Amino acid sequence: MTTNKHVLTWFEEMKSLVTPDKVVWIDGSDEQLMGLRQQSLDSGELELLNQEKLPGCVLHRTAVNDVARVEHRTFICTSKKEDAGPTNNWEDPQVMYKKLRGLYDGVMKGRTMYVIPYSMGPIGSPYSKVGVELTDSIYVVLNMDIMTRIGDPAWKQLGDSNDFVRGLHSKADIDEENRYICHFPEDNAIWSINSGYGGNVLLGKKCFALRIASYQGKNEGWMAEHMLILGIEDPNGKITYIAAAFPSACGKTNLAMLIPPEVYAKKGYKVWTVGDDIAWMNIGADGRLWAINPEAGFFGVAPGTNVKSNANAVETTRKNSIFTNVVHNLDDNTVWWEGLDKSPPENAVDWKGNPWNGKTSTEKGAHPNSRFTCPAINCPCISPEFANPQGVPISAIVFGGRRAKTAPLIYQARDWKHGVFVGSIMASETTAAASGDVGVVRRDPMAMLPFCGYHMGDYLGHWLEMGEKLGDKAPKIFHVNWFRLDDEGQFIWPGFGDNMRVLSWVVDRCAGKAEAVDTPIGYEPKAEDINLEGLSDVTLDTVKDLLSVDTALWKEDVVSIKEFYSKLGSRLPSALSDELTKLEKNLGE
Ligand code: GTP
Ligand code: SPV
Ligand code: MN
Repeated sequence: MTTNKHVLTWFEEMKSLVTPDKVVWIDGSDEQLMGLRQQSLDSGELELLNQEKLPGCVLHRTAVNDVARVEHRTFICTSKKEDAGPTNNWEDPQVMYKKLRGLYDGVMKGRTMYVIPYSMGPIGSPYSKVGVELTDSIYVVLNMDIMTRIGDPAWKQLGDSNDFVRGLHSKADIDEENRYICHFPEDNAIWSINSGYGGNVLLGKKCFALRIASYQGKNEGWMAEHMLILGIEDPNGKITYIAAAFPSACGKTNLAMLIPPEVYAKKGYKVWTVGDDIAWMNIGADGRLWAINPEAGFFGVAPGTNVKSNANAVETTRKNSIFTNVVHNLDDNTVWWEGLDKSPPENAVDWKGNPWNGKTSTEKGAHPNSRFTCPAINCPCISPEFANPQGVPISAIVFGGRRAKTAPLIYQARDWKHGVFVGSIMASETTAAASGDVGVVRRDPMAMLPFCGYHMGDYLGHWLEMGEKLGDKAPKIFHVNWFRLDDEGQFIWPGFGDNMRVLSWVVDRCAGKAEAVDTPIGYEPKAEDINLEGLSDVTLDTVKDLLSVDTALWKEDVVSIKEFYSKLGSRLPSALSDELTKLEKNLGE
């Protein structure tokens, strides 16, 4: 418990709104959490998996209408509409509070309310921030335990301060029609109702660590970004840290846990994971950009994860993890998902809870957005700096999306300003991580379209300002695309561990060791500089093709960039429209 009077006042107000039968203050002790887990096992909310093969692991299925983030029901409620900007849903805070109060009124009657204090970022870090989530879901408590630092240490971190994010969550009836994920940046508050799924309800994650934190970062001079953080150690022991922003389900977790191919491993290269989804970046005393991972666990996409594509991720999920919406293999009480291996279980239950035979069924057994929640410390390649309160110094920022065409395997921005432009024109095909269409290309600046808590034009302006402060200490900026398709619709680039071959050029560029060629869109490696040793299907010509810049396609892109930019209106920084003019000129008539 806490004696913080700001917390207690708010807690009383919320309690009288939702009127729970009982309140449990989460202290974070094993005893308390094990008790709650048992309660969930007893009620059927969770199922205990094979404790020999998967010690400490449980399975959960959400409602079938509640399997992903809901962007159309996510709101940024600022007193002025223009502060939320044209890329967010907006409602007047007073109007939204009133509407939501109606939905929350007495919603926890007959239920227990859990009070979860949590720290985003290592306890004791000057960059960490505290949140408190009130919820009626034990599933949320157990996930928050893995994803953040919960319990008494978080109260200690907060002290008497009023600087905490007030999170209110209720599953209510999981009613899609009344599902709301609402952010009140001016009040440091998040209200979420009628969902029990991931990013909608683990309020420390996208809601706080990105939407609210991006707003705070703008006001306080730091950055909250949708980025993985990894360190590449060279044979001399020198580690280069890279932060990379890809949209949801576009490869952050996989890149963060990359296993270098043999040719690099035998030379002594190693990859260290600092974070897989979110980076909070501050300018350090040395003037460089330092990043912490505000999270303590990974909430990763299950389908496609296997020993070949990412053995580190598989290993990370083998203990003390929560599996959501995957296949339950009844033969040995374990889990399965599409792409785990080539032998789907025959005696199984699918993500909807129906009997499922992986050999005969024509339907997917796991939901495409099924996930594992696992402690970061399980990860075989977790960085020794993972919980360093100062974070790690970032040398390169990499943007990337899922593009069948247009974007080359890699290119480098000419300078920070151009890099902000490159990030601002990111585009990617939509995935199952959010409800709605899949495979539609949309512009997604810095992979923050669904996560920016204020006006996107101001956000881009903030990036430019940060660059001015960083000066010549600013990280170098790159753009990658692992997802180019051939005429048969197959990925051309092998991806996963082989992405090391591309990151290696990034590291060398940061060290001033690699050459580049100028193209209309920026600098590119010479095809010969991408090491292909040990790859059988990829030739020098394949790389040349992957690096090719099709000016006709880029001109089409310019049309769509202009359309997007015009949406941002007068808040689009002029430096970026200048960059667009330059790009157009480079592409020629
Ligand atoms: P969120 O957790 O939603 O933010 O996703 P993420 O960005 O962490 O994506 P993740 O690494 O979980 O990968 C999502 C999907 O992309 C999985 O199905 C992966 O198998 C696939 N994927 C990841 N990296 C690559 C790659 O280099 N090449 C190809 N072809 N697919 C990849
Ligand atoms: C994402 O969609 O980017 C995720 C999953 O990481 S969720 O936490 O549901 O937002
Ligand atoms: Mn991820």
